[in-house]
Amino acid sequence: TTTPTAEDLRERALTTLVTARERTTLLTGSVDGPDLTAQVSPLMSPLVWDLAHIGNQEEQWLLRAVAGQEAIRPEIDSLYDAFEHPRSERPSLPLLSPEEARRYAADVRGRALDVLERTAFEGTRLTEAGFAFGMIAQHEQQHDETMLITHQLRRGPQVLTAPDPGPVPLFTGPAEVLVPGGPFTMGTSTEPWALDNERPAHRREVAPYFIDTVPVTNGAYQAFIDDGGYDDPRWWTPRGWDHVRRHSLTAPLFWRRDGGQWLRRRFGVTEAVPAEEPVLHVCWYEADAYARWAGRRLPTEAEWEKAARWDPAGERAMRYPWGDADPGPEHANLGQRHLRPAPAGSYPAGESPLGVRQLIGDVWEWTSSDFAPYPGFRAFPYREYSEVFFGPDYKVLRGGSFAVDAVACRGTFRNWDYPIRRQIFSGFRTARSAEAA
Ligand code: AVJ
Ligand code: FE
Repeated sequence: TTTPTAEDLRERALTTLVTARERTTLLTGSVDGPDLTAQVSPLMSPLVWDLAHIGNQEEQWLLRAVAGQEAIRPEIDSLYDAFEHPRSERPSLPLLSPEEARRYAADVRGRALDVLERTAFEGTRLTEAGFAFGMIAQHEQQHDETMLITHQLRRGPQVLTAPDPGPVPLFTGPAEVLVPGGPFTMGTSTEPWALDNERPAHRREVAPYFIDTVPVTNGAYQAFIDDGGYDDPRWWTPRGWDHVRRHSLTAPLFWRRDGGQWLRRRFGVTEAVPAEEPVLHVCWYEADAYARWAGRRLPTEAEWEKAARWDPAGERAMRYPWGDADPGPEHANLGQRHLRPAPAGSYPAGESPLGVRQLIGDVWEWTSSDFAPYPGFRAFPYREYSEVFFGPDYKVLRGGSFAVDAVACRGTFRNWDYPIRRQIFSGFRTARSAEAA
């Protein structure tokens, strides 16, 4: 493992900020006027809110906290405070217009790049290894994923396009692999831009288990539907059963039955559900029910991370399933390079030493675990990033999706959401305990 130098990190901060802004510009530039200010779903913000919020967070952390500058427009802070205003009420706020929001975000960015040039990557914890710059690049990319969800929910013709992932030979490896029991290092104390909830590195003991080598596919999930899975309370937790009944769920979000086949709407295009693609847009309750139907269960978060990071030969936890190298296009489907998951079994170069594929990219994977702090957790730099979400209300998702950029995705990265959410790019894989014979 080579530790990046301060100059490597400064270069990385610049490129990741630029990459994030290109993505933001594409997502907010591909629709106009009313489509930027309208709310497509009460679950989402108008795109113009995300845009100004991205600029406002950058102003707060890079201009004010790091560089000690005065606020540019202190009166707008409260409009873009995610805790003051839930998503449902954002369209009725006196938000900046699309033109003002673009100008504001660009103004902040110009000043932030000056700050980046002048700031030593040491000193306080905010500036150490350029953390604040990495945090802000990750923040913008997380909102770029959120904005892509808004695009997916939006009605109307296609405005976003990207090449599909290349065809892959059918995956012929085993359906599951055995991960040996024993301790491993979960979380990190050395990844420079790891967020507070990924820290610190600590020892975790797990019993031996089997985990799927690839994510659950649409084809496999359809077998659960065809077997009456949504009508059978045996597969569901009581809360999950209550939820599917109350909302009459019968298939993943965006699926529609047309005669004998399932269709789905994807960024303005309707297509037959591709059987070999990882299933997408399922909530935790659906993932959990499928697993029970299959005689299996969801992996715990620790099991997921051990599968993604453990190198049995080196007896150590790596940054990614394939090693310590940053993700390249050969490893994983990330960064909205494609606007869909790649077929199950893709990315052989990204497989783990035990042969598990697509842990990083493609679809976020639900785990059985509640979002909880690691032993020794300290909120940084603000309690509202993670700490206020800890508890039984949120389930952890791991591994990132095709919609998230590499800067906001790694073996230790943790995402979380309510178990009913399915507009997110969520799928799953299953596991089972290896019983002692
Ligand atoms: C980590 C994806 C749950 O979108 O609520 C964005 C990321 N935090 N702005 C979210 C986030 C503050 C967060 N998730
Ligand atoms: Fe945010």
